[in-house]
Amino acid sequence: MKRILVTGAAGQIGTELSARLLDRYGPGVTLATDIRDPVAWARGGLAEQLDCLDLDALRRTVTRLGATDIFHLAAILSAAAEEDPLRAYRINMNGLVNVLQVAAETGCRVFTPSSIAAFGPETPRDPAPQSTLQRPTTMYGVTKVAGELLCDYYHARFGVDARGLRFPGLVSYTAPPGGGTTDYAVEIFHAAVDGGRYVCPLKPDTRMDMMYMPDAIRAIIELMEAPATSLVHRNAFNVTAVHFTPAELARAIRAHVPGFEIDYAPDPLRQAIADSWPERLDDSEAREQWGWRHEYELPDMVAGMLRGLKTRPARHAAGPAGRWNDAD
Ligand code: VAH
Repeated sequence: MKRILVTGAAGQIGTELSARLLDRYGPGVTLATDIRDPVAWARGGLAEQLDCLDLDALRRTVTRLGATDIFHLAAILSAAAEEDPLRAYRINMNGLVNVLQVAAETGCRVFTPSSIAAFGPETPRDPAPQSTLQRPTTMYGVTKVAGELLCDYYHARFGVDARGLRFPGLVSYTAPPGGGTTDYAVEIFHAAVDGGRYVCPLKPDTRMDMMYMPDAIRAIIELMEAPATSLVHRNAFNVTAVHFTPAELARAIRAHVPGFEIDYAPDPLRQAIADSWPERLDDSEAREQWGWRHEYELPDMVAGMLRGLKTRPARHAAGPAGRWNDAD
């Protein structure tokens, strides 16, 4: 019987993935965890506080749950990582190695996201191939490349079925942005709905790959449900959907919010990070090896984001955060 542990469940991916896993596999299968108290973030389903840097606590939770799969999302994103590189290294690397070590001991499969940030200025920019030079110039990017190599090691040395995706910027409305360079593509929608004016921290022509969160959640689930035998790259598939600049995004929003205004005040840190990343990913290997196809184009994403922000449901049904216990 499938038993899923999610770490980082209060984050941008974690909130939507936990809800989707609950819908797809039913109650009692997924335990959502985060360093923060679930009172602050849980929206139905089983939820607990867990610090994935605590190897013994992680081991106890995986054993108590009888976990078969660990979706490890706890991480510090690119811009926040540059504010405190040592903390980002410790969380991103020690958290992942703990998850992989427990997976090696228990036979769990592992999903953990990599990122376009795993590439650097020397990587071919348009498109970045699946297999290419990876010399990122950010601490976040260093931890993403090292994370890919750790997953390779635990697969080769201990047989851990570790899988992952190199995501572009992810756009969603259910959780606040998490300190990433691509946060502008989320913040701009809040500004459009709240007041109709946004000051963008990136230059108007900064072109980046992006993906609407429903595509990203489906990609994670489809990858984890794909037969292992079909996966060559397994834990670092390039996946992408759309790519645009802030100016193009503002224009698409203005089609729904007439008079929406955008100014540009480039933040040197975020601009330097964005400029170090490829403009576009080649995701043909994901399309061939496990049938990846994106579904949301820019107009669909813009309409979905504006609709979602305007009609955001109150927090999910009262469903108090349940704890996993031996009775389950
Ligand atoms: C970040 N949203 O901006 C993340 C992502 C490709 C960017 O990894 O750090």
